[in-house]
Amino acid sequence: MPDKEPTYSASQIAERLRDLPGWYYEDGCIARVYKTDGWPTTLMLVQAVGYVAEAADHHPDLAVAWGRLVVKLSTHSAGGITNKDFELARRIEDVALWRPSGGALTGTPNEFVRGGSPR
Ligand code: H2B
Repeated sequence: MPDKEPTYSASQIAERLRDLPGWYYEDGCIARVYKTDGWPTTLMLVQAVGYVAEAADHHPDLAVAWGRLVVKLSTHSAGGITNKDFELARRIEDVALWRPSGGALTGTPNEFVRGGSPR
């Protein structure tokens, strides 16, 4: 077994979440709501999150609904929130909300994916 990752206290988590606007701490997880323009986009987002999670070998819980994806991260093996969660959250956020800017790409004209507020 690899060494158990150090876990963060609630106040340390709050501090770290300042770098991840839209993410919140609830029920032992750091979590984020994404809203989408519908089922096909939601499923694309699920795949994008799933891809980076597998590449990272760290896996979130996902709650999937028509126009909404909730991503919840904790480190099961450590029994809390670790750097793995913050680092994967950063990657997921960047992938989910990335849009081209300043170059040749126009970006999708669709509503696509946006950050949602908790609940
Ligand atoms: N994901 C999460 N969120 N927590 C874990 O403890 C965890 C994981 N463990 N993904 C990993 C996989 C472990 O089971 C494998 C063997 O690396």
